Amino acid sequence: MKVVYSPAHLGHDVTHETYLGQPIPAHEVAERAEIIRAALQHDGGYSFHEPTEHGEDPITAVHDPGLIRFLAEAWPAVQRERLERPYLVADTYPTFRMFEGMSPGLAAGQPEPRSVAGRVGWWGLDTSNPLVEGTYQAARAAVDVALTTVDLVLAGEQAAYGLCRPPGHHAARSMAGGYCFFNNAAIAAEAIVRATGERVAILDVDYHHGNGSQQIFWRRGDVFYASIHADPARQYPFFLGYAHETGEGPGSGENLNLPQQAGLSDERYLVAVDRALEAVVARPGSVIVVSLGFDTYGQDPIGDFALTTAVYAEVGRRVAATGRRLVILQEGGYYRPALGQNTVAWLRGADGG
Ligand code: Q9C
Ligand code: ZN
Repeated sequence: MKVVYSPAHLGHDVTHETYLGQPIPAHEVAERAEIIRAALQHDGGYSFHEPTEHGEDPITAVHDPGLIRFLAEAWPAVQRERLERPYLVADTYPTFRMFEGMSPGLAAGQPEPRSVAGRVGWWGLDTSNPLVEGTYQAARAAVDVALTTVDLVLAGEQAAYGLCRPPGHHAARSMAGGYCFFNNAAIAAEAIVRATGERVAILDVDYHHGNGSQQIFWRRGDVFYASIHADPARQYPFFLGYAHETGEGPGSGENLNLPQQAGLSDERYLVAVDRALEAVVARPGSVIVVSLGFDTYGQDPIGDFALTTAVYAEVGRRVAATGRRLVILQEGGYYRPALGQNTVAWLRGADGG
């Protein structure tokens, strides 16, 4: 299988994140992608490809251009404003309740703040997303990794894997968050729709709900989003991911959320996978974009499912058995000792192994 990887992710060298106000060692660290790369190289049977530059247009196809501008300018602004912080994390956000009782036009018409401390809240979703000097270049490279993976599949590969880091599925049209800056999978799905005119399905098997992917395609009839994730009543992103969220307008019925209880077993997980795949194959299209997360693993430090390595090979097999071509993009997964074996298992399953 072809793998797309860029060393640019190393510049997003995050050491800490904020958890309930307290700095803790970061979960989404550079070592994750290096562990996966080493495991695939050691396993053999994977050829590595550098991403090619795809420019801003595929990004602005799903994101507010202001988000790109902010991420490009943020670190220089931190320096200029002499914030003297090792990383940038917001502490004030324009939450919708701030505008309660006021006309919707007021909230919509507020200007973007001028200071970088205000801007990082304006373009942000949560405090788990530290921004450092190399973050923007890394996030741009992750998008190029995703788009190059799309190129390989559209050129005839049955399946290809993009080792995206930072991940993407929490990034919404105008918000970075949840360790994500640009929504790699959404950008990939949109690029496939534009290149082929076909409908596309996103299958999101990260432990967390992909609120960004759902939001971006909420009113779209040509991109079906299906996600298996922790019930938002107990788990991040907390405010989206319920089963009753099914899309609106032309996207009505094109969003499928399958929230799961803590302790989810391999067996029950496969039932959810089959449900999602049944919905995918009921719709036309020839490509599935997989948002692949391993924070569903039993020992993940921020997850609470009970999945084993063996189930990932089976999930890979079942996804490949749809006969659709697969653009497989890395999202989360934070238990580093098993990250390599889990990725190898999933991809080998998807590759007919
Ligand atoms: N102390 C992805 O898996 N909050 N993102 C974590 C843990 C954010 C996860 C708090 C979790 C985001 C791509
Ligand atoms: Zn996750």
